[in-house]
Amino acid sequence: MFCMRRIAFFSALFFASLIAAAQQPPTLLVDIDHRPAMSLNGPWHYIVDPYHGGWGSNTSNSDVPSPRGYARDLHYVPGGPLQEYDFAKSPVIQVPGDWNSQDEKLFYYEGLLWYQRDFDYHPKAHTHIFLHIGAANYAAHVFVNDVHTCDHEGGFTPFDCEMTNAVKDGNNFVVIAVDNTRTLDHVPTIKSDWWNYGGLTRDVSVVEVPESFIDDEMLHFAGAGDLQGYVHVTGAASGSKVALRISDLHVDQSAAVGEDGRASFSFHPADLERWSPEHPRLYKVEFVAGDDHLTDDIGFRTIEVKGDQILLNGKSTFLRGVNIQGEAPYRSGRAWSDRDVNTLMGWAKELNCNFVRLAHYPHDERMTRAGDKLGIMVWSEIPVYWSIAWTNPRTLEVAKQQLHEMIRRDHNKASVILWSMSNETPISEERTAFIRKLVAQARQEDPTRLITSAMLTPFHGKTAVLDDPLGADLDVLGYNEYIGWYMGKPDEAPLFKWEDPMHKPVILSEFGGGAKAGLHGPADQRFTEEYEAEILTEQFIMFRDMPFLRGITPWVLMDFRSPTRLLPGIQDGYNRKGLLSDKGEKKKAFFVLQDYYAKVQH
Ligand code: GCB
Repeated sequence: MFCMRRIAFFSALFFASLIAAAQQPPTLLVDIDHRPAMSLNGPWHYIVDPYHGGWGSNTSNSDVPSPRGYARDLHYVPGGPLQEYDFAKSPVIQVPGDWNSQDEKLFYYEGLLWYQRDFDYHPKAHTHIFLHIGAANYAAHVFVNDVHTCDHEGGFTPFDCEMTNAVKDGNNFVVIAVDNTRTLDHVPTIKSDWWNYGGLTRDVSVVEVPESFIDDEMLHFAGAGDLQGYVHVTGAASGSKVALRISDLHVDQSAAVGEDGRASFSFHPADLERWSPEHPRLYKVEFVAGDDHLTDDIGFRTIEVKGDQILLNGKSTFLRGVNIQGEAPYRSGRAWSDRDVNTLMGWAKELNCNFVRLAHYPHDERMTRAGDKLGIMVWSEIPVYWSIAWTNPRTLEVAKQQLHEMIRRDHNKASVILWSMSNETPISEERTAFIRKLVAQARQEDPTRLITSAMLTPFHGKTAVLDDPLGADLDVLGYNEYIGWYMGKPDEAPLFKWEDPMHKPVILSEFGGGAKAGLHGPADQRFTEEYEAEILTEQFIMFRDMPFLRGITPWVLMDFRSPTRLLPGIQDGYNRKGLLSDKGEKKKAFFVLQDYYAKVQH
């Protein structure tokens, strides 16, 4: 038997070796959903590994820790050498899909879990082969045929793990160890108001690209009728040509790749139709660089701020929004499928929304694609949530990486108008310094969008003064408030006075209250549908006296699982502030908001 100290030692050794052995950091190819790919979705075998073990089990000497845990393609043979795991005999789980909602035994599981599947592959010569992982919550360690190919941290952004040198012609064995242990230095940190769904929660696929390939492209409307952007080609010789075609606009442009691998474009197409919620026009744009060919569906619009107005295509707009958590309708668990997305965005449309806040982390890429197609503007956020380790440089690095991945994945989506750096972070110098670094990075990586954060509303009695110092760095101020729920009664809302000393556009990024679907009663009884509806009604009266209010996103579209919502018979493990229940039942508040949005003409 191992003593505890030995276990701790081997565990530390195991993770140190995981990190030391990594071949190279993963990359992120943009527009991956438009590339031909071989899907690895479906059943994967799994081994639950709460002790971060694997040592000894794949060697003949059980005292020797294996640096590779369960990464090897080994099988138990009766009468053969000692073998203590065998994926082929282990249970299966569906990918994509969190493990918590798939197996009752894993409902509360937080820790390490090893996924494995075989795949047949016949690599072509002179190509790069990537394993694309849409999201793995929280940390992932990838092995292909026992070659440690990459590690990734951050549970809501995609990554592409190069496995060109590991893939064989014929049968291949891929193992991904995913660990969703919460720790203080992670982003998010230990506490959040959502379920810590673990695992491979989004699509997994194999993507093959030519030796020289497009890994990034971006095209936007720069005003005055100009389209500007770039294509980045990895492996292209300086001076080689990149073509950009938009047949609907009769555009056929060509540009040369510079030393930095970038080819820049700037041109003036005639008769460009701009993207807007009323007219979500997307153009098929083709990029050709040598043997690589990529198409994207891109909308063109401008988004800017003037005083306390938000201008879309030069016109002041009011954002009729709703918050959405990345939770699947009807079945709970992480949302990832077309069906999940069509249902969630369909409800937003039904509410007459032109805007959604995707809280509190980047959602599946299908959501932002749907925003583009349906004409729903998007606020996209990284999980810098509540109090994280503001002074820990590693935490900052992880937050920056997630910001980078969020921007890179979606910087061609017309629907995305706002990058949000954080949610409800208590004011401190360390907090502001940390988020300021994120703001600088976001501006540098994407100067075409607006920057925001959801902040805590500073109340002074019945006056709200929107002066969080972080606001100085933002284009649009998001403020959360729960008058009528965590604070006062619903009908007190109209008594509040709001001040916007920074004279910037304000979005009330959260407000609302809870109701159990089907529970009816007096409007002053919490958790009735009437109480929740009353909160909205009174807030709408309050808004009349907030001329700088440029958008609202009530909390939240649908009830979602949260481990801190315990009231039996009412919450049962769900945050009940949804306009719909997790089973899709519409509460009274749904219709109150729908009616308001049908009438509101800000
Ligand atoms: C908040 C948080 C959100 C919670 C919500 C609530 O302020 O931003 O994540 O779920 O309140 O229901 O308390």
